[in-house]
Amino acid sequence: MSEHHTEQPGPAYDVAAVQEKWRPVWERLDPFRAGSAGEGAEKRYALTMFPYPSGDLHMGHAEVMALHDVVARYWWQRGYDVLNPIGWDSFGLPAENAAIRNDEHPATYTYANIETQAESFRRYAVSFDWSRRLHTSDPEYYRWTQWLFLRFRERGLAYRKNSPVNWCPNDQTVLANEQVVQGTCERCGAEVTKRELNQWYFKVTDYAQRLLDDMDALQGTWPDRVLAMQRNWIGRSEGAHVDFDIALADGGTRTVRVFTTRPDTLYGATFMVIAADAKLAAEVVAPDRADALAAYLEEVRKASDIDRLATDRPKSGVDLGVTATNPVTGEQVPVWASDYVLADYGTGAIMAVPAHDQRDLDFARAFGLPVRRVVDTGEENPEETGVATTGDGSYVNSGELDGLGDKTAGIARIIERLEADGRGTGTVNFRLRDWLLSRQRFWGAPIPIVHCPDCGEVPVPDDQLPVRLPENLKGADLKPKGTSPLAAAEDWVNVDCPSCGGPAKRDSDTMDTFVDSSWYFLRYLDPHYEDGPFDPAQAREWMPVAQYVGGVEHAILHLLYSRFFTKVLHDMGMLDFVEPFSALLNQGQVINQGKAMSKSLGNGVNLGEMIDRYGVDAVRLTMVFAGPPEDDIDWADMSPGGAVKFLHRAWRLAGDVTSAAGTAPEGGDVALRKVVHRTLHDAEQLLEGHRFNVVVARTMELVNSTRKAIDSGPGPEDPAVREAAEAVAILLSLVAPYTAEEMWERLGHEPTVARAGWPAVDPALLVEDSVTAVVQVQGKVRARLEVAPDISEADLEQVAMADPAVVRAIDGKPVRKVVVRAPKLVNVVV
Ligand code: ANZ
Ligand code: ZN
Repeated sequence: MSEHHTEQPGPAYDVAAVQEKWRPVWERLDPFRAGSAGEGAEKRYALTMFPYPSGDLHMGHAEVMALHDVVARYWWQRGYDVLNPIGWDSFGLPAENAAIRNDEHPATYTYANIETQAESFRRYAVSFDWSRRLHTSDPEYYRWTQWLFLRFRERGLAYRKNSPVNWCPNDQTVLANEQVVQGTCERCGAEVTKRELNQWYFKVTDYAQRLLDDMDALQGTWPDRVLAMQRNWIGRSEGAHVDFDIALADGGTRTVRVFTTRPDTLYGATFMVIAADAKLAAEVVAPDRADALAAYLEEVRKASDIDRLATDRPKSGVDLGVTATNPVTGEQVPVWASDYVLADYGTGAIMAVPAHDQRDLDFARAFGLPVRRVVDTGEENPEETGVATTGDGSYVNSGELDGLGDKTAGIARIIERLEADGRGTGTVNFRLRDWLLSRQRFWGAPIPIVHCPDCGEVPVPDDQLPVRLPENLKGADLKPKGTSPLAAAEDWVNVDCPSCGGPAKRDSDTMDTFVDSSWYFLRYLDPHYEDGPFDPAQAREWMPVAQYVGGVEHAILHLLYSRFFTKVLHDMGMLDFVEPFSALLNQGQVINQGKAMSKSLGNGVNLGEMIDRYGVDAVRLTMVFAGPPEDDIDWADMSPGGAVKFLHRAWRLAGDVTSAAGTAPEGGDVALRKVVHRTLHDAEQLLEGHRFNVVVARTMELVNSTRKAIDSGPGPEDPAVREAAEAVAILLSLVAPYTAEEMWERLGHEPTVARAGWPAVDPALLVEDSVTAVVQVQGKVRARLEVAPDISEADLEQVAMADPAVVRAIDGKPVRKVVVRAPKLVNVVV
């Protein structure tokens, strides 16, 4: 038998029974309905990134929900009116694939999974307001996604243009980027090619500068890393457009504009490079080089942009057989085509300055092109070293720039000259592209446009929205057959033109699911609102979101698109703010044995099994206690069994309290009361700072102090013991709702502890006052003790006589007299 039997066995805490017991009670009480905090309560919107219904919940969901719920439940306890909604991002490819596999409609798979997940969320006891539930694949929802598309189009923010898509020649289908695996089709392995299609875009680029500027207000409340990723994605570059004249083989001249961030290096531009896949390359190529260009292009089409921009990749290219005039030196410089220049960035053409740009230098060395240094940085000449110098220095070989010593002055001077000559201008370039929103897929919101041979693009009138997806297609109907499934659905695609009534066709593309998720937080405000996508009055009350919690995998696109939508809605006069999410928290990942969980590694952890074994509370507690929310959790290092034990200890406290419910804590044991109030006070600050794991640790300490007070202190009837046990229940209500509720009941209260309210902290009990007591033995100071100012004479004597230095000084001699003057002095005579 084990020797440490400090705890009595006591009655068992039946986790499963407790879970069964409280669910129906909470469902009846509905404690988390937004708007139920009473008149005048401040409103706070707590949002968690809504799930995709891919199957049942997994460990990742369990983590984010546990963390998010601490915030929401804390706000309720503090008296805020909280909106904490849940819904599903329920369009998307997996449902379509499942439908083809199982010969069913994608809705079957989608809504079955939603029900499974909803049941799990309820069991997991997340404090959602279920009355706000929405699914983006409901016609009631996508009606408004379509409505928004039409409003964006009216503002010139949704438009069509030709652009290349991934095409599998074997499956005869367009592929999403994520279906292309190393240049091949995910389904059949065939080499993916590009195909031109007319596609829909949102004009996010119109908002590039605002998307950048408005981030200033998010500094400090969004993770720095996310802000940096957004900035990088927007990619603002200041520089210049410079015009070069190309002498064409047929004797004509073609002016080609380049974008450069270093116009000050123009004197060192010794050749020009055009993106091999830009139309321009084919337009300027000399006839005798056209075949070489065509052959090269075949190769280029297989490489991804990431490959193309890699600096360590061997350079390849084709001499186009023409020259361009450097506008400041008047020199004729060769014009090449290469894949390291991207067709859709800047102007798709560059001036190459090999001395000061590494990729240009690699290219020059590969093809024997001239290198001329124009900035002397004090480093060795790049011509000899093969290392481009990119820093500041003094200009050389640079005409009017020679003698200038810094980049800013050089850039200003050259732009002045270019503008005077009419050969260029200062400009700002963004990396951000317009958002390609159309998908040649079935399971998405149909684009509400009709194409009429006579009227062209005709928007579907608002009163005919939603354009519903056909419900009679399933399985094989959804297989790609050279065109999208909707285009092949004759009954659906053929309609009368809303404008002239003649025969016309519906647009058969559907929208990217990122469109659905760019405004769902507004629909939550009233998911059944009929007069618009959202209720503007509700938006004034609740928005912006006070705390958004979700994965860092959405650090770029989802957040950027939601920010874009919000700004457009602001400009439409529908919102009076410009940023949707005031604060953002990214949780870490749940991993196992140092690695992300995956089927192939076989290291997946099944959430359902964990819950069956340890209970919901222990799983939630483990997630929250694991560490700071931003850190990854390695499940292999966790101890849900330890969490079970702790919860049992906490629960036992409630059963041991013998004072009646409502007993005033005043007059209770002061030492314990101080621990309680200190813990609550610190918890407030820790919760605001998202240090949830520390709050759990402090709750554990409080449980220990309370246990001690019951067993070997003032005893179970002391009012401070009740106060402490109640504080434990309230702290646990943020993390372990079932245990907390059970404790609350055992303490003689009505449910629900979740709305019991945060106890007021008594500042008088926070005073960390202690005084120094001096202990003398035979008139000599032997010890100084830090004690409470109100320590009793008996306690002070006990502490003093137990002090090792005092024991040594007494040295076993009989004690004649002890004089105690609490709290300052103890005098021992031997
Ligand atoms: C001449 C030069 C000299 C450049 C020099 C750089 C250093 P960011 O900052 O990313 O905007 N560039 C322009 N368009 C390009 C394209 N379509 N594909 C690939 N590269 C392109 O980069 C701008 C710089 O990247 C431009 O400035 C240009 O090279 C190159 F010492 O022009 B630079
Ligand atoms: Zn028409």
